[in-house]
Amino acid sequence: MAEVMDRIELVRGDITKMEVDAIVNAANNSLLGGGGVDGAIHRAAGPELLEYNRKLGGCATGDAKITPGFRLPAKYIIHTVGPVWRGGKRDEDRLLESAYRRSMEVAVENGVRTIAFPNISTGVYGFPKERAADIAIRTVKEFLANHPEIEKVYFVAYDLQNYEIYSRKLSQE
Ligand code: AR6
Repeated sequence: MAEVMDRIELVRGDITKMEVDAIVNAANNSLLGGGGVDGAIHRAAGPELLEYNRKLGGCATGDAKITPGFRLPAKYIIHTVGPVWRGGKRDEDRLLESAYRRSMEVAVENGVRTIAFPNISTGVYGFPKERAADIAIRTVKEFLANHPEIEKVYFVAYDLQNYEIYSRKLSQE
């Protein structure tokens, strides 16, 4: 697993600044924008993103859709929809895993080699951060082990709590 861990990096900051092939957006089912990281991405990408997304017909929870990055340094935005946390018995774990996995599948289909993830569902959607980090790290590691075409996955933590959780978990791998 050492080789896989060399392809995972933790970054603290704003995902819209990342110079990667694709950044992932923690969107909602409409794909028409919102608060949190979604709002930041729409502001930084410009109004062309909303215009483009109006034609996509939304996105199911646990699925992902790709768009151009427009005014972002990133070439693409992969919009995924994580689950709203409702106590843990509504398939939340599986849906969060699916959001990460589908994002990486869409990335590979589009030739993406470097990709940055926010901490999906851990803001407005209320998913417990420790639990979300375990799912994110496990799902990314499994995918990387089977997909050498992805060179680098960045976990971009915006809040200090997520940064500390990921620092600890990744150093234990
Ligand atoms: N860069 C990286 N991460 C960020 C940024 C940023 N610029 N801004 C916030 N975060 P959230 P969710 C982190 O609420 O929980 C939206 O309204 C933040 O610290 O953005 O999946 C959508 O439209 C947190 O760790 O997404 C949906 O309606 C993480 O991003 C809903 O929120 C996710 O927090 C989705 O909720």
